[in-house]
Amino acid sequence: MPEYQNIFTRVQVRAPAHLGTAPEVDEIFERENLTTFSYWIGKFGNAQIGPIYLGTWGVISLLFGIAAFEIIGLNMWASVDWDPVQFIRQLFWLALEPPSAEYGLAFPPMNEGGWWLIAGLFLTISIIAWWIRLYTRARTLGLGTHVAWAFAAAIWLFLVLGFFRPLLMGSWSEAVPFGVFPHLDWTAAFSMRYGNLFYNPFHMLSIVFLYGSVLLFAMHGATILAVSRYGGDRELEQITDRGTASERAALFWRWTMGFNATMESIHRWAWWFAVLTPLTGGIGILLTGTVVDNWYLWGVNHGLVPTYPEVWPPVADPASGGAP
Ligand code: 07D
Ligand code: 07D
Repeated sequence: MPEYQNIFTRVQVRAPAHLGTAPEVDEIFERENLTTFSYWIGKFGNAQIGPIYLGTWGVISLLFGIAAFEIIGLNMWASVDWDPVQFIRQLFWLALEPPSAEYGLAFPPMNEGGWWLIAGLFLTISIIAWWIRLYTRARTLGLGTHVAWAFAAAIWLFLVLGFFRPLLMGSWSEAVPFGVFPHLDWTAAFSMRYGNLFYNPFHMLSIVFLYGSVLLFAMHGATILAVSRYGGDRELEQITDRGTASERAALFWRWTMGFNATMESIHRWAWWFAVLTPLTGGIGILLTGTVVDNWYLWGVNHGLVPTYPEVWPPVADPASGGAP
């Protein structure tokens, strides 16, 4: 048998453009002229591009998304005195910062956080409109709404970071700035301020599911590629037929670890691991500063952190109000 290792060997079969199942096509719009083919796109997925459905929620999402992006970009550009060269050079370091703590939840002057609030509102509207788009498109096609609910888990973390937690803390200044490196600085500073996020059990859980997602994705992707020589990538037949590539895949995992997922269950595993990453993460962030002020000291109190040998004389811990 010739060597067949499927990493990047997809044979492209070109058929007339597929416009979707008939009832939906009639129901929505005539799509005949809205397709094109690309050989290179076909290397990564289906070579057919379009038709794309825009619809009310798509338009709302794009408009508000572009508006938010513009507000952020123009504020960053203004911060370098409208110098185009400096704007490009410093782009990754530029920021649109939330209001400072003195404003609490009040609306600050535009240049002191007002633009941040408006950009945040527009971005949130854009993201929620995109969620509705996912939900309604899935319903129209007669699908389950699993994609929308997975996206909702990410939106939960996004809203905790920029909305729910700042509300509970009583200040927009708690929220994340817009900017590439500034949002990393915020992340590091947040961990420091609240006594090392590594000791937050929900950060631990979030990492478990993040790493678990990576492992599952590697196992699933590799397994299907490995049996694609037997047609294992043609999912429907694999689930219903016996004696297929998928049975070899199952046997591989039973041989190597004594247990195997099914063609259906592996996707449930993947869905839950992905969803639980931002879901547990959002719980962890919501608890920080509201219920727990210092995760390291919380860890000490709950037997998580070993007490270090007393080599040095006791020092005042700034987080515990100065008591040694
Ligand atoms: C690959 C799907 C495509 C999505 C992409 C991101 C923008 C921003 C703005 C150029 C996997 C689109 C980017 C719309 C454009 C300008 C000015 C998804 C894929 C390619 N982060 N973060 C990044 C966001 C938070 C953290 C990169 C968003 C929290 C760390 C990108 C949010 C914390 C690191 C980015 C958000 C945090 C990053 C790549 C929102 C804790 C990195 C993201 C809305 C969770 C990494 C320079 C990626 C990096 C990185 C976007 C939130 C931590 C700019 C939109 C506040 C530690 N983040 N992030 O590929 O390289 O995601 O940073 O909540 O190391 Mg972040
Ligand atoms: C951000 C969900 C919102 C995104 C949405 C997408 C657009 C773009 C445009 C497509 C990612 C909107 C999209 C607008 C559209 C285009 C072009 C999901 C988001 C809605 N950590 N940490 C996590 C690790 C440390 C810190 C989670 C590892 C340090 C903070 C994850 C390490 C400190 C927060 C994780 C590590 C620290 C986190 C994020 C190691 C810094 C969070 C999960 C090995 C010094 C967040 C509970 C996720 C969280 C988070 C991993 C270390 C700080 C598991 C592996 C100790 C402040 N960290 N971390 O899915 O939930 O994010 O914490 O050191 O807020 Mg961490």
